[in-house]
Amino acid sequence: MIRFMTAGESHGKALVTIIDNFPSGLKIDEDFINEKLALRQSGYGRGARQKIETDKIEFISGVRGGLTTGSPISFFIKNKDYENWLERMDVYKPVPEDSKIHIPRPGHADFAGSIKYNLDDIRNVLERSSARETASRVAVGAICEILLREFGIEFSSAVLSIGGDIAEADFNLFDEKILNNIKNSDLRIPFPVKERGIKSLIDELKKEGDSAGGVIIVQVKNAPIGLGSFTQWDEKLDAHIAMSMMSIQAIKSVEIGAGVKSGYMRGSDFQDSIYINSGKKYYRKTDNAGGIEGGMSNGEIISVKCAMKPIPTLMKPYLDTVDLRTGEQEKAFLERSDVCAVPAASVVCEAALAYSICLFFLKKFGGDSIVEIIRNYEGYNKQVYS
Ligand code: EPS
Repeated sequence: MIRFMTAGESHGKALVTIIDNFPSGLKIDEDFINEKLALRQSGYGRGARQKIETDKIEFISGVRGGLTTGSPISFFIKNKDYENWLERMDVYKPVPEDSKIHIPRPGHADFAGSIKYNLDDIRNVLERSSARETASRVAVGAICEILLREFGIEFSSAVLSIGGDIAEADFNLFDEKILNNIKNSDLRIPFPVKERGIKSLIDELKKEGDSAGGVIIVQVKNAPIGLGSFTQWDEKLDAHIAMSMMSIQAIKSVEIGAGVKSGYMRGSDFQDSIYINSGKKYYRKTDNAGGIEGGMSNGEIISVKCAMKPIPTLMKPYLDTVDLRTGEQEKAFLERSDVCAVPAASVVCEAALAYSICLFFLKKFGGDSIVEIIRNYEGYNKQVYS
């Protein structure tokens, strides 16, 4: 079954990724992958780092003549900033004592990570736990999207809210007007009227050395009926989606469909009644289940919402913490960071959803080549719709 692993430090040489068991015969659209990487780097509220990097995928293996070969796909994405970190990030040179960090920033992996791995320099934790790693995941998601596009499966993502304002979420992200609004917004929000207010909030937080989180929505349409299974806990599609999303840095909650709101609804209001049209296509008039029932896709739009907490690196010493070396009470140290990375995280969430859907798509229709997958997919559709 398809799987992937990533490696690399934020200010190390590069991010490295391996995707295993990916089928052969898929035409790789490198421009599409690089566009997604650029989109992840964009967004109002990002820090100085994104001016240094221009993320581009460089394949090492598993792609030949523009097509996947079935062998492990590996690629790297360079960290241009490495040049500025040679002293501190060299593989062999001893780390200068005065550059070592002993004060964990609350909210980061710093505290538990350095205690768990017995490290005398928190940088060993923060370099790897950095959200820089999400560039790898966006590339993996883009490769999955390229495969799923062959079957008419499409993804869309947007930012619903930044810094606390509550937005309604019951809409179709594939609506042309909404898609256009998202594309034209450097916050990736579907409601242009909110743009100015959110930007001033980000500017204000920047001045105050503070940060903001937000809420993201991701949807996928045309996923066939029956991805995932009710038969075993770890075969459930929604369970896997939740894992994919929660594994993204700073994501604190995942909701499918009506999510938390479903707990406040009556059964007669929540359930999505089933209809059929003349072409034997099933449809629903509501999508409170978010396209997943019993751990399986039901053919409707799969809709996922995620909350991202505010970035925990703050530019003013607001947060109390402890120096792990001396045991003295301290203020959290200041390190270059973003004020808000919610627009970027929406691109990452889309990629994470693409990976989950691709994994379950290949479990259902899997084969070693695209040709074999198309055969299986068409056979299933014939069984369902004729
Ligand atoms: C990050 C801190 C910032 C972000 C980084 C994540 O990097 P730096 O410490 O170099 O200023 O820009 O994200 C990325 C580099 C990226 O490509 O998304 C952190 O501490 O997690």
